[in-house]
Amino acid sequence: MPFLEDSVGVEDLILLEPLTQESLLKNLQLRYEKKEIYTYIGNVVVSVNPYQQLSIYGPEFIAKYRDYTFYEQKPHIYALANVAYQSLKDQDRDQCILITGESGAGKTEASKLVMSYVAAVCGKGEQVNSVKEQLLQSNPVLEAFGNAKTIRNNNSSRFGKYMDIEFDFKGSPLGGVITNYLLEKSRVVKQLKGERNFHIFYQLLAGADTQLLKALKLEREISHYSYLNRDVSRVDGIDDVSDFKAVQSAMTVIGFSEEEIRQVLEVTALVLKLGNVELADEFQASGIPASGIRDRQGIQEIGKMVGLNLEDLERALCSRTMETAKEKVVTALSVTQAQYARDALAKNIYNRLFNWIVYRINESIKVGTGEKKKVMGVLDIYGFEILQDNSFEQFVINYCNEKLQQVFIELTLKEEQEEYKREGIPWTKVDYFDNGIICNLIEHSQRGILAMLDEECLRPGVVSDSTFLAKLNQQFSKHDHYESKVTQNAQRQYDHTMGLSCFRICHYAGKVTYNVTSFIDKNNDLLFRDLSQAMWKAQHPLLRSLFPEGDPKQASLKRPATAGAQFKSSVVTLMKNLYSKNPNYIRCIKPNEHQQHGQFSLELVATQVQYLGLLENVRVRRAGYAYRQGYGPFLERYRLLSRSTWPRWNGGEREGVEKVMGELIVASEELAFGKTKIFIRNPKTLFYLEEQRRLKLQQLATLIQKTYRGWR
Ligand code: AD9
Ligand code: MG
Repeated sequence: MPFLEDSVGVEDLILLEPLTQESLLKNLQLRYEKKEIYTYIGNVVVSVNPYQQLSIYGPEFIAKYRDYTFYEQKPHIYALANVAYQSLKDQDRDQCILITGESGAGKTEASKLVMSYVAAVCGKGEQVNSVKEQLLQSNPVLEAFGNAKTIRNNNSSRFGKYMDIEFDFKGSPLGGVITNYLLEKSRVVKQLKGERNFHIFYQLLAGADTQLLKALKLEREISHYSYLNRDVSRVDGIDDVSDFKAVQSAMTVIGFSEEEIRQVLEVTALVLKLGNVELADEFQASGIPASGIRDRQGIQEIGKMVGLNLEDLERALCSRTMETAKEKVVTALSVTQAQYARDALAKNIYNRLFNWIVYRINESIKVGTGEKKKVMGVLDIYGFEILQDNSFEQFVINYCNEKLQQVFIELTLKEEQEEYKREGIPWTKVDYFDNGIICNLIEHSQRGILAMLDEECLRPGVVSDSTFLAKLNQQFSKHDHYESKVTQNAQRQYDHTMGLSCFRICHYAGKVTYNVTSFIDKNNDLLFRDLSQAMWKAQHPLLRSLFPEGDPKQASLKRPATAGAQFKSSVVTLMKNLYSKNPNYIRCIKPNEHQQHGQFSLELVATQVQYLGLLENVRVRRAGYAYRQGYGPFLERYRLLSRSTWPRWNGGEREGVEKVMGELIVASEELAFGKTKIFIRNPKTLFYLEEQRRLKLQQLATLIQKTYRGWR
């Protein structure tokens, strides 16, 4: 337990002296430079992305962490995974592992390390191994369809993921359940400069053999497809050809049939082809502008591949049916409207395909309901986002992070308090910033921003993003965490960075300005009924099954829940799930914006340290007792410091620890003796113990050397 090796800083930030934002940052930097990317805050792992392969993973390291207790090895995600798995197994407590951090900080890699550690140590046998394989292989499939190269991360997850891994009473894996959150579907039709569409499109074009490509009627060149940015095709560190093979084989391992894989690829190809459907101006006999499909060949290929009548498809793309109680009115769409309809269809197909893939994986890994299960949940969800332009997507993502912060605060404190209670130690409450007020601003069932957005979406009459903003301004003019041009002007603040169509929320992690343009549209998330009906008419079994509401018999007039309401309800379910489990935290930090190893930007890390609340976390931990350990391991480490317990001790563990501490003359208010653990208030006491131990070991070594020389 080398806590005090100056050269690499402290391994646990609780031991930092003095404790300031600056010393905390310096400590992380020092460790990062020495390739020590993991640091603890008690049982929380702080991980700084190394952007290079370090030789600290694999079977040899797994074995080390499996056999030792938490503090006996260097900080590592394996140690955290080990503690979580062992307490799930031995103490029958369901666990969750919460991985947070911004884009590119290393969350997905961390989640894979947790999964691979648990897979390596849990259970044996053919049946068990096949479950493990299925669980592990879900990663490459979900990454192919849900990850993309962005400016920030070459393999950025564009969806949130929560996975419950379920075990039997012996701790062998039975299966699991994956829940996915909000795929960034706008990427299907448009990407920022320097970014790519979802990996699967490139994998398919580069990796499919000629026969498959021909069957799907695809061209190999990326430039052929208007939904794929031309400026990036290849990405450093990504091999689309071999990844495509890996995805196909992973799908097979999970249990997708050959037929299912083919259908998935057909739907993927369909999305690409839709993007190439060119729409042109046509005029109706009346002279009113309308649109038509220009490229007949492309649309014919689509029709053939998914078994769809051309007229149905063209009608769906180029016109819109309005139904009232009495009559049906068909209006022609202008080119712009038809393009919008086409893109909405492509986004919808892809989004539903992704949901179906998650559903299909779950079908394979699900566990019978009758069995009693122990559960470990792993959450890898998008971190807090402040972009140049923030829209509805950032708004819901940041709402989710606001909720996670609430869990973090409540559970860290709760867990701390419960431990004192369990151990029978008196404890005074620590104050902290409660972000409940911001959560409320967003999610309050009547007066929250989401509720007001829904109200505006459902209200008859002329609604627009600006009527929505006007309502917000009225409702929240005095709210401490809400700002807009109107509220600023009222207070005579003149901020040129704030646009007229924007509002700003002071999140726990910082201020974010959201542009309301298209909030209504994105929240409504409606697909014209003509389009879903056309898709439902397709003979392609998978495509058809993705649009159940297209069945005229099913078509009820009931409106589906808005995107915001759906997201809120999935966040509520997630929170319930997390609160029922024992939390383990991995806080990921991105050291630089360039995806480069060896670069540590103090400024960038400082912002993250601040909004992850790390300093607060250390303080909370130190306000009580900074350090605690079971009597057994503690005695083992320090018994050489007392004549009563060294070299031999036959008494009880607690009595042994009392002897050692009694002899070292540690002030009594510094210590608390719990039922199973000793608690130490000040890190300095631990420094002192460690120093004494080091001196003693030196003495012993000299003694041994002398004796040895004497023998010679
Ligand atoms: V995002 O919000 O999904 O955009 P993540 O998930 O936080 O983001 P990710 O895990 O994908 O980031 O890590 C980004 C890249 O950093 C990886 O593709 C690796 O190249 C690199 N990385 C992250 N963690 C490690 C590690 N422990 N060792 C080596 C790493 N490289
Ligand atoms: Mg990720």
